[in-house]
Amino acid sequence: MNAKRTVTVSKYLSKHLRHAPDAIGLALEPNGWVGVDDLLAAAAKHGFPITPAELDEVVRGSDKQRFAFDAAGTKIKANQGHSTEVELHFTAADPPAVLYHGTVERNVASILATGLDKGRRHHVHLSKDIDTATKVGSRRGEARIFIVDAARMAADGHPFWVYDNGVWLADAVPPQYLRLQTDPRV
Ligand code: HQG
Repeated sequence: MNAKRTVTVSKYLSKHLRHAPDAIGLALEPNGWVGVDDLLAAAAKHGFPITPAELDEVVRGSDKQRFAFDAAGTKIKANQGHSTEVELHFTAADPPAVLYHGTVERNVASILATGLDKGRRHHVHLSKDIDTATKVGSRRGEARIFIVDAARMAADGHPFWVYDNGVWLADAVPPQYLRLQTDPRV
């Protein structure tokens, strides 16, 4: 499968496993799972046939582990990013001292003023290293990186959660815990 097709399939899966399962007649289980056969049949029926081999390659090849099969390989889910109501499997945990958030210049002034808010996602997403945050920000333009004083936030009673894939979550990040990265070596 070429890289372009991989991205197309991945985006299609993100759309229907995170946001709009009903658009292709799927209903997610409360924790986000759906039958692999049901997914493939629904996609084909709605004009986007995916082969089992392509599905396998996208799920196992995703650098960010966007999707997961269950142990039997008969169900699939998105690991994160849902806008539909699903119970996701993440764990409350003590964060590392510092976390990062990648964004783009047009959001910087607003974030400095009001902090990070979760928008239409369930939580604000934070990265454990600058490289990952840079990738997240670069989806929309030249990345700008915020450094989050996670240790102080946690000490002040703000909860954190972490997904299996290493993405950290918070309800919001108030501006006093944020610092814009100005020196690329920091
Ligand atoms: C910005 C991707 C103005 C925020 C990534 C971001 C991640 C504000 C955008 C995951 C703001 C929301 C999440 C404020 C936040 N004023 N802008 N007060 N507060 N923003 O896509 O964190 O590819 O919902 O900086 O890799 O970019 O989907 O969140 O630019 O892990 O698997 O509002 O999505 O993973 O954008 O990305 P998003 P995100 P996937």
